[in-house]
Amino acid sequence: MPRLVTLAAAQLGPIQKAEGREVAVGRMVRLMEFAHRRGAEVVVFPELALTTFFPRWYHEDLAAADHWYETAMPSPATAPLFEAARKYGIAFHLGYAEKTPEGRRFNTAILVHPSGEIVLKYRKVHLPGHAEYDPRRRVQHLEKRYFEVGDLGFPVVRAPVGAQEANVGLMICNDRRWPEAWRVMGLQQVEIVMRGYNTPSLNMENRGFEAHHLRVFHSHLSVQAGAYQNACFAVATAKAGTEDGHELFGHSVIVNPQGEIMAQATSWDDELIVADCDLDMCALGRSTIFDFACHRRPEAYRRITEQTGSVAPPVWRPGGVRAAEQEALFARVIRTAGVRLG
Ligand code: CDT
Repeated sequence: MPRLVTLAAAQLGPIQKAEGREVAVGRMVRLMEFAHRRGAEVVVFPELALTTFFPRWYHEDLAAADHWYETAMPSPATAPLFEAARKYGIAFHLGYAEKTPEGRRFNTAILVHPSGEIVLKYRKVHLPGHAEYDPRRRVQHLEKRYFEVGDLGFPVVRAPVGAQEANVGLMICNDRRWPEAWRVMGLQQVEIVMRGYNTPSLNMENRGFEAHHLRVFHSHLSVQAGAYQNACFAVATAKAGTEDGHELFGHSVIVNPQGEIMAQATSWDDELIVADCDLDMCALGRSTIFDFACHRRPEAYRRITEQTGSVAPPVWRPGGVRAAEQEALFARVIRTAGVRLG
């Protein structure tokens, strides 16, 4: 018997700065109704789904940005999502800006069971951009100003997804570009990775040209590689279209454990894409080429956790290095890498 689950990505078109949460929530409830009609069991909404992508707007005083954050979940504004989940018997994934009772700010995602209970929470680890106003940029990307680095790691939980149980993990937007994030979840046997994103169509750093078509390519490349190398499904849901003159590229996808795109959004608007996913597909990669227990070599990967930035490699010079020097060089490389031999 296949372990079938029907997954949906609910892409959102633009949300303008002046629009309140009730506009976004109304559109999201409508997408949940579509999802129900199309047999979906989980709906994945984008990162920061309730508002415009506010980290593009600079506020000198952090408190002036407080209105972008949720201090309770659910809240009167988000309650209609929880009601729709109950009514349609659908789980949902929601990205939002979280302000804790202690005043800490995170870029957060949750998975909500149809009963309304929160099954899993994740706080974004890889925060792109910068903390101070950057005059070089065409558009600001102030995630490092508005959020702390997430403090929950990359958790995976086994939970009901429709009629099945599945190992579910969450990541947020930029995390997809970091293989470490995928592998930490792969090591927890994740079967479905859910991820929302807001990615500008153009590189806004103003420090060299990046061909426009590569923006979507790099996004899909990262998700397809992450899903393949960790033998899992991935649902990647975008905010799309032009928010107050700033374009986000959309192209939401659902990807299978072979790294193939099963469904892709074609608009830059509210759009639901759905795929029937057999979770048993995760077993092939996991028991063969990516059988971690058989093939991983963590003793050779210590640099990954012991070093943050890259370092220049040792230099080889023509004329060769004498045997003793070679040995010393090798020993230094091994010491730097922190690798234990034998
Ligand atoms: N939201 C988010 O993480 N966006 C980034 C854009 C980075 S541009 C500073 C992304 O990786 O898609």
